[in-house]
Amino acid sequence: MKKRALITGITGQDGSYLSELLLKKNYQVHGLIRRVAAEDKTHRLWRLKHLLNDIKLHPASLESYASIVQIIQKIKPQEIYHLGAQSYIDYAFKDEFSTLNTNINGTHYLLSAIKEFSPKTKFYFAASSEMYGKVLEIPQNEKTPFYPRSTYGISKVAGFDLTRNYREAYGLFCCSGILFNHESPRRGFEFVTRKITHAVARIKFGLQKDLKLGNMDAKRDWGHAEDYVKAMWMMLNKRNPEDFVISTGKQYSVRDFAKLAFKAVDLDYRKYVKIDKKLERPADVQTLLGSCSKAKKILKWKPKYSFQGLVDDMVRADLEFVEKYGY
Ligand code: NDP
Ligand code: GDR
Repeated sequence: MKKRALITGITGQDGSYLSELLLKKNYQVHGLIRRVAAEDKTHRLWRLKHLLNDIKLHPASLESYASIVQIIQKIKPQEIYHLGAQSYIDYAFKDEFSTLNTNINGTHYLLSAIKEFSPKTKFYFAASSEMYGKVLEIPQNEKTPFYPRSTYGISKVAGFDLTRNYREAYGLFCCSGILFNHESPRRGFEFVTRKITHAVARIKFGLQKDLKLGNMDAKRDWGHAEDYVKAMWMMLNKRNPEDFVISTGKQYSVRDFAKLAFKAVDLDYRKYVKIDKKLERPADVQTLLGSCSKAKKILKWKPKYSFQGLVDDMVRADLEFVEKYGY
């Protein structure tokens, strides 16, 4: 009998890589999607188009406890990976209410439904390095206190605390992966890495003249999504539930990323990048650097991609993308 996994946020970057991984491991993969996604497969399911015959998608709503209960009762999953969230931080400053509502309630509804109707289901929560915000320690590990700088970060702290509380209070197998930034050719176009590599390809093909960026001095610990989804599976397939930091332990600035991405096509970023103050956030996270020694030791997890390898993969994919689609 195949194991059943339910993924919320299956249409996103991580959802697509995790689906591929679980299918390879012979899981039956189910995904919770928004109803509108089922109606617009071309635009909303582009990351899953090669998998649509192998996975089962269920229209439901993270905003409705009843719809979550129904889906859990129907699928009876052994594992739930809760990746669905309003994940774009710029937008969190424009719409704090829906960011908090979706991210906090969605997580709470899932945990409560598991407790009431499926207490043997294992639960993974997609926590984030954004919880460290204005960092209180360098590098950040599982014991570093949180200082979130956006409603997104606040919602992830709440989700992390809820997950721990349901574990401690009700003995559920639920845990959080505190994942640092991870990118890939499937990253959304609004995030800075994809914005850069897509612009590099468009500039190379003569479709764009320059690239506007905000805070280029922000530093992140950037990994590849393909490496990071493996850690999610490892966390749910160990004996006891525990929280883990997942990171590379190396830090680069937005400027470093831009420099390498332009260099990959023999261009000098200084000729093309323009600073636009309007793209700066009211409160940005200036520096993030993770220590994942716990994951290395206990999960035996380690990333395969280097920073250069990540940049090259994204630039290569965007050159192919722009050549194929012309935009
Ligand atoms: P994406 O933005 O690519 O995907 C987000 C997913 O959440 C999409 O499937 C989206 O569906 C879904 N979603 C958003 N709002 C709702 C809603 N109201 N109801 C139902 N579904 C919704 O994110 P990633 O794949 O990059 O990240 C996965 C998770 O990991 C997120 O929770 C993110 O916050 C977290 N995370 C990500 C990190 C990263 O660097 N990528 C680092 C740390 C944590 P739709 O396609 O319909 O919009
Ligand atoms: P982040 O990713 O906020 O870290 O959240 P993002 O790529 O949006 O920003 C990274 C840094 O780059 C700076 N920046 C810009 N950002 C964007 N999007 N666009 C720009 O033009 C630009 N110019 C500079 C930002 O100010 C920021 O400092 C991501 C998301 O995936 C979250 O869901 C996840 O939890 C965290 O990573 C870890």
